[in-house]
Amino acid sequence: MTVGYIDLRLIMSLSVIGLVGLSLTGCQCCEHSDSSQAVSIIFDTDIGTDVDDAGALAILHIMADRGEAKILATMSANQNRWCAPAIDVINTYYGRPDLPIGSSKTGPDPEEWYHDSVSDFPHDLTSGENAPDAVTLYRKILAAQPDKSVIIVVVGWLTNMADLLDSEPDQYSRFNGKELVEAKVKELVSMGGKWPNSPKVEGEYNFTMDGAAAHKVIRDWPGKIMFTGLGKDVMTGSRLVAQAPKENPVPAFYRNFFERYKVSERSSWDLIAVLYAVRGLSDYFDEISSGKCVAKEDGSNQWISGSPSNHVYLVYKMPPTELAAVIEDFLVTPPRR
Ligand SMILES: [Ca+2]
Repeated sequence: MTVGYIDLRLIMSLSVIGLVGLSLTGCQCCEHSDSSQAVSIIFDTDIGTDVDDAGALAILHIMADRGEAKILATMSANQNRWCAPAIDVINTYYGRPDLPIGSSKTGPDPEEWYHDSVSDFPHDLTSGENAPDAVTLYRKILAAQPDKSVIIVVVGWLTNMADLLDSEPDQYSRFNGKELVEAKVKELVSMGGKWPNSPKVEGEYNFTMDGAAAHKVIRDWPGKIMFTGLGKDVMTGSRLVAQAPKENPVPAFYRNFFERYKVSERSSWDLIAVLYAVRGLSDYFDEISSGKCVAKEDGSNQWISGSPSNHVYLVYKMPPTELAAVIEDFLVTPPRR
């Protein structure tokens, strides 16, 4: 992707006035897809204790239906036995029953309400214990992809990413994990952290659940990481629950959550991460690139301002209420099948 002369002049002007860390919204270099090519995505989730994971996977399928994304695999960082089946339920509803599903064999395992509804919907993966090891599946899939072509979007803790970095050469690749990531991954999108800083007393959930993994991945990842901590005030799910057909499992999961907490909508952290992973900054976001993230093993994170690094984090351009409408439109879109 090239940057035109006028763009370069504009970038130089912005740097003079000290705004170079804030990207030019809509500039082509920040877009992940164009009309001719789908973005290759691996979706990695801790689906189990929140419902925005289900919503995030749903809108990824809709963007795949539209030709904007190609889903290579769906991975659970959560090794609870109900999590991979919950992923399979959603993949099956959206017409992709045979999408590869991997599961962590080392990560945390909390689960609350997916098990209440998984058995009500078609699927054939009945336990996460029967899913292949996520790291082995990552290596198999990444090795077969063109160089620098894959975007991994992690909407849970970073366990699978840490285990992938630690992986050894195998039947799929002569590269170790770090080399394989460097060769094949275009960008890691991590829904995690509080930005710009997260005090220890209120570290963000996805980092604190596996603080050692967050610390390692943020320190050692050999490529770009986009951190997305946005979504708390992007409330979605109410239209989905009201309008979706009973065959759709995603509103069933949302309904379980809503009834438990006596609410009618939910924050959209994971859906924001997927929206960015597929569409890039688009008209929705800007990014802060002047600095670097450091995360401690307690799950706290700090942004050190300075020269641009391989770390960036996302900030709003579009108001949260408008983003919520964009996302809810995806959620109520029927599958193309
Ligand atoms: Ca999540």
